[in-house]
Amino acid sequence: MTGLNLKTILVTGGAGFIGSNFIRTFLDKHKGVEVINLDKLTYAGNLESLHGIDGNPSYHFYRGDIADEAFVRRLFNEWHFDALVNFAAESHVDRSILGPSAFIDTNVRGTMVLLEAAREFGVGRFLQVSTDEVYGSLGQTGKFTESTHISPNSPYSASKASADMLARAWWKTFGVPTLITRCSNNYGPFQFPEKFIPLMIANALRNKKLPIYGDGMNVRDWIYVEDHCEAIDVVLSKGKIGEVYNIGGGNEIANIEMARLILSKLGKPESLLEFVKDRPGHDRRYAMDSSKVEIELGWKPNQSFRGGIDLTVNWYIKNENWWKRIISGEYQKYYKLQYEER
Ligand code: NAD
Ligand code: TDX
Repeated sequence: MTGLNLKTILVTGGAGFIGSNFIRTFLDKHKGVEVINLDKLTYAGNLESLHGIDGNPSYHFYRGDIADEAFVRRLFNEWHFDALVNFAAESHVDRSILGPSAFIDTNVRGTMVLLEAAREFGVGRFLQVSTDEVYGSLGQTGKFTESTHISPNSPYSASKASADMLARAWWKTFGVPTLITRCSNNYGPFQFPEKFIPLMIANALRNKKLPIYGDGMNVRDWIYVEDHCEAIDVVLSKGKIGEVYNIGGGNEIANIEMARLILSKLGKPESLLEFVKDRPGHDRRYAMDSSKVEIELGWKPNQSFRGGIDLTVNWYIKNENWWKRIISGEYQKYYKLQYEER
């Protein structure tokens, strides 16, 4: 790491999809740095995703809520953090439509509590992990740049946009050294099977229908999770305080094409595809212009799209226990509810 004397890092939401991938690669790369993982272990948090690193003396887990002010203050009192990466969030758009309040509690209030703790106790750098969804929806052409207007369309993206505004304000007003990354859709190992790619794989493997919202022509820009984690590491060490960095995979594909690709990788028939009622407020297209982080900080994605999809499909085939345990539990109730509503 350059420009940052990093001995201790607080990672929030480290038991989730991206957070667990980040912690694993970070511990490998930055030997000796103490990694403190603060996670509430909601339905989406799973310590099994961190299996194998529990014995690492540099890794410390705390179960807690980022919106719990007393808890967060105690943690900041116990440790001095040179850096903080805030992954903790309610992250699923469909759930935000069914019940927005947890999104406001965690994504908005929780971020404010962390920013306030950073203001009171000090932190070397505070990186807010945000999303392309804050920019809203694109037409058939163009890409989101860092100066695109913020126009969130779902309760989820509105809560993430609010958190971005708080991070900006705490830098401008109080001097908390914040940075914001906005990334496109991630895929890879340990993604909760409510999200599109793991849901399509898990359903296809069980010969269940693959629910495609609307006409299936909504486009996402997919990035392999390890490339996102590397970008966060680069922005944390070399990014300019107060700045926003867009991160994208440069892989635009319509949902229906992605589902067909997964079916073909698994040797399953296209008769499993099922068009269902569209998501309300469904953003049509996302595409990221990542030239700022590429030119200024020297990051670029390493994983090819086809290679990343192969790795992901194979991981879900080999790790059925991981996702089947999830599907047989709380998630099944939610999925049933959502699906029956259509
Ligand atoms: P995830 O849902 O898999 O994980 C979220 C984690 O946060 C879970 O471990 C959960 O237990 C924890 N958490 C939730 N509420 C908490 C609280 N109040 N206090 C402490 N921990 C709490 O999400 P993910 O896909 O890994 O996303 C991580 C971050 O990256 C989020 O901020 C999300 O908005 C952002 N992001 C995700 C994507 C994507 O494609 N998945 C893309 C861009 C940005
Ligand atoms: O069953 C489905 N059928 C379907 O057609 C699901 C779950 C999704 N979809 C569509 C909706 C989207 O167009 O697939 C696309 C991807 O859906 P999600 O996996 O729910 O992702 P998205 O809504 O694009 O949001 C994701 O990317 C940005 C993450 O969940 C967010 O946390 C991140 O900020």
